[in-house]
Amino acid sequence: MMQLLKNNMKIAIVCYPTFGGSGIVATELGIWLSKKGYEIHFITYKQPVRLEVLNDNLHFHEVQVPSYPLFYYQPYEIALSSKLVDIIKTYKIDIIHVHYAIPHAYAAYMAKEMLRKQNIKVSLLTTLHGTDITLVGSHPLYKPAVEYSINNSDYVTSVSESLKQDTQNLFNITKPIEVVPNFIEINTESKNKKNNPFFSENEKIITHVSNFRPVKRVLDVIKVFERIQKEIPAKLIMVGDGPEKQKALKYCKEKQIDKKVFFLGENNQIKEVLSFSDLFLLLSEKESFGLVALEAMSMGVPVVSTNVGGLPELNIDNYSGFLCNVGDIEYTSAKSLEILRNKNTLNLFKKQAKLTAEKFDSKIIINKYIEIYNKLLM
Ligand code: GMT
Repeated sequence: MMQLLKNNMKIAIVCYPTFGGSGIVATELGIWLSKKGYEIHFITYKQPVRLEVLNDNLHFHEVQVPSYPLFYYQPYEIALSSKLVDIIKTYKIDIIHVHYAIPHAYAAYMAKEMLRKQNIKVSLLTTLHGTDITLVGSHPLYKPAVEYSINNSDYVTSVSESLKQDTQNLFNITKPIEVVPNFIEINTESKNKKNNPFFSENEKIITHVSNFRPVKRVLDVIKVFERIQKEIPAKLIMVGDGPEKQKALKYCKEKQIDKKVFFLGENNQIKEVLSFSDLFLLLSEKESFGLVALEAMSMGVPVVSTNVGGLPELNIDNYSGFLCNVGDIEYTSAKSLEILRNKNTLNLFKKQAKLTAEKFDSKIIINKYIEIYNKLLM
């Protein structure tokens, strides 16, 4: 295991500050590195949601984009590049680590070029997360710029083997891509679930967490729950917010299951909710990794998921949960019930989900990023 070579390495982390998985991974990585002595500078338009405390090793710099009447679209990339140039010069940053290619890799590449002209060297590591490649990035409107900024990064990582394959299939990639899977801090402390108002001894608790975008197929989650609750006493907890929420609420009302489905909105209580969940459903159409599924598994919650993208690299069929075809509501419901109906089966899957999550322990995975940072500075 390679150790930190340069004392006090300084890293700028560029990410989305919201509840999305790429922002969460970037924030957890930055916090972890800061505790190990790295000087971390988050550069984004808002303080990342999980970045609660700042200190000498953990900084946040806000990218501001003042509006001007001439602009129909505000030029965020230019503001980000300019902010990067400023911060890199002021703090003598060694590495820019961007999470999610659009527009971060492009903006960081421009900053690097501006600095090169001033004889200032900074290395650029781009981590690909998912829709920056599969849904948005490969769209003809963005593809040339995304391809260019990936090929001109100094190092490229992707969060799963499947995303690496997608990137190589969808773009003309001239750079090697290293797979560094997402990670989780394996928590041994157990929460007192009985204090939570949603906890119930007599009902099975099923949970879903997402940004409720069409790609997450939240209606499938509700349709599966509709079948489960006909067979066993159960509740569904939906955490997150997004464009499909209204449709989901309407469906629950129409099917008269609205008293059993709880929409908690976006919140930081995911761990609390998972601590008393019996099953996690993730039925996305595309999912390069599925960080929320890993969070669930790390809390000992079995996962029934679709078999797309990187999910089979995380969720082991008939072990940590089950894998199902996208949109196969009947099969997904049957497999969910197979886990939930029998106490012994449920306990076995809970144990196996946790064991599977341990392979993604941050202690193991973050060292892979540290090795890359060290290579970039050699
Ligand atoms: O594109 C999204 O849906 C959000 C994106 C993000 O920024 O969080 O999610 C992607 O990155 C996550 C973190 O690596 C992965 O866990 C998600 O699977 C991935 N989403 C998709 O591929 C749809």
